[in-house]
Amino acid sequence: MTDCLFCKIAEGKIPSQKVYEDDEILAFRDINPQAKTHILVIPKQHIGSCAEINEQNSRLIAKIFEVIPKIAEKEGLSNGFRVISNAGPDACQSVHHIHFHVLGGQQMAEKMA
Ligand code: DGP
Repeated sequence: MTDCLFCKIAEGKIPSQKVYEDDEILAFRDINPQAKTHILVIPKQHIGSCAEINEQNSRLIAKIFEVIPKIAEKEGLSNGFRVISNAGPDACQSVHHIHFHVLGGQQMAEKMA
């Protein structure tokens, strides 16, 4: 997608603090961290949000969930972490390229909404 911020980050056109990368997945630090550790995990392929997961692209989402525990271990999140993906206006999604927030490194609030 030409005008997608996270596509540009995935292509290296916009710099990011990478914590994991392979040919299909990128993880990088959130520019506006909401926890001591706040990482975004994205597929390099453009998918708008969780609302666009389908039979053609779900393998990438499964792969993201295989990568997340590796990132959590590398980041020392042995006491737990939270994974969130905002989809659409009610969830306040601001970047329309699917991403999974991995938050940890501290005790988090019980409430999620
Ligand atoms: P969401 O509200 O779920 O769409 O989250 C988007 C996140 O993306 C938000 O936590 C801030 C982060 N973000 C926005 N622009 C940039 C950027 O240019 N670089 C990085 N690293 N993170 C960004």
